[in-house]
Amino acid sequence: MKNKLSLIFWMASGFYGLTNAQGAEHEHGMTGNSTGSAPTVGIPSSQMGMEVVNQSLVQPPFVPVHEQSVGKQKPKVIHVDLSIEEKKFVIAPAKDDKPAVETWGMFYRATNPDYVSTNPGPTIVVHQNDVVEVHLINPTDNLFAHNIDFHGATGAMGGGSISLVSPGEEVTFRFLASKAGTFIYHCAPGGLHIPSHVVSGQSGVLVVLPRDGLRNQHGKPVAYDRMYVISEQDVYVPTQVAENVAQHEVAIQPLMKTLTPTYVVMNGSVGALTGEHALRAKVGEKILFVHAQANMSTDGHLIGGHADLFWPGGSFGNKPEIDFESWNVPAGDAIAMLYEFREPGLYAFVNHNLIKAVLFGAKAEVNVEGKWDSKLMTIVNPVGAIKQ
Ligand SMILES: [Cu+2]
Repeated sequence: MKNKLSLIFWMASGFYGLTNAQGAEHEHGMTGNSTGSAPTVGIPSSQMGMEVVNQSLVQPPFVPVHEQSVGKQKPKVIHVDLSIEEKKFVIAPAKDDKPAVETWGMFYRATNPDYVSTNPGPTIVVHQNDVVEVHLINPTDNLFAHNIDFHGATGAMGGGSISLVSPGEEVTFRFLASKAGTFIYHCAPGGLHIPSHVVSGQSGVLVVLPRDGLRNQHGKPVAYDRMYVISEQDVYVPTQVAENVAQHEVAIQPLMKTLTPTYVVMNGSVGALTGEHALRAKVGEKILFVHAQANMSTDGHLIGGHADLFWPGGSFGNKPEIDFESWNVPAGDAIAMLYEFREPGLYAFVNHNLIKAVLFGAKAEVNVEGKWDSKLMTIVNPVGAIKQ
């Protein structure tokens, strides 16, 4: 049954599989001269004369250890190992008298066994002109074929047309990170599987930093103390939990057609970044927030704060805008904004469609430690009964 399903989904993906087969016939690398019209099979990265680094991937909102500026260092090959997990998960935990809500998801995950997969997949951080090398594994016990389309890559459907892997297959490909910025990656296996895999969890973020680091509105270097990746996702949940991920995909088709999500969540589930899971910062720290949405546009807002610097589209090659109160994230995009916290307390990072924030779950929190600055805000008369 499983093999049959895989075959059906492979065939439904049509030309992706065909392009893959054509590419394997060629014998050129990205460092060589390509004469054909399709992606080619290149030399191993160890023979490219570049340093190859295995990036140790971590659970979002956190990002891999990295340098912000690499100055005149030579570009490297940054290798990442990704696997795909199809699993049941809790989209909304039990609350008051309501039981937890379970559904099926499809996720990119780091290959270390203790990594807990969720949406988004692990963030990859490189510098402009580095080469990103992706090893993608589709474990044998999965039901679907999957691939990966990097918005930071050029050509071949962002890598989607050369990376389609059925259960039991793996692929390695690499691309030049030619543009600086914050970019989505997501699954796009063909046809109706494209939206259903994305809204079921298969997206993540690639951060391509300028080689000499970020610059402010005056062109001066600006460093951040922490980077957090907040990925918002519209999620469609059938009233009955499906028996397997394939039945889940069928069940969500009519729900997706309403364009009305059951949940809109930040980092995979309701409450994933609130309460005890709130992000942390200190007064005086500059935080680089990356706000992503793979499938639906959104409007972000940090309640009680601002975007001191805002890079629309996450395009670090542009001068940042300053002092934004809210920012748009187009569908299939990730923006970057930097804020220096000036007051302690709890901040809400929300979709400022407040219906989505409060009723659908699109809310994160930042818990900021430090000393209150009365110059910025003070109480004149505390709350009390109206005096006659
Ligand atoms: Cu997929």
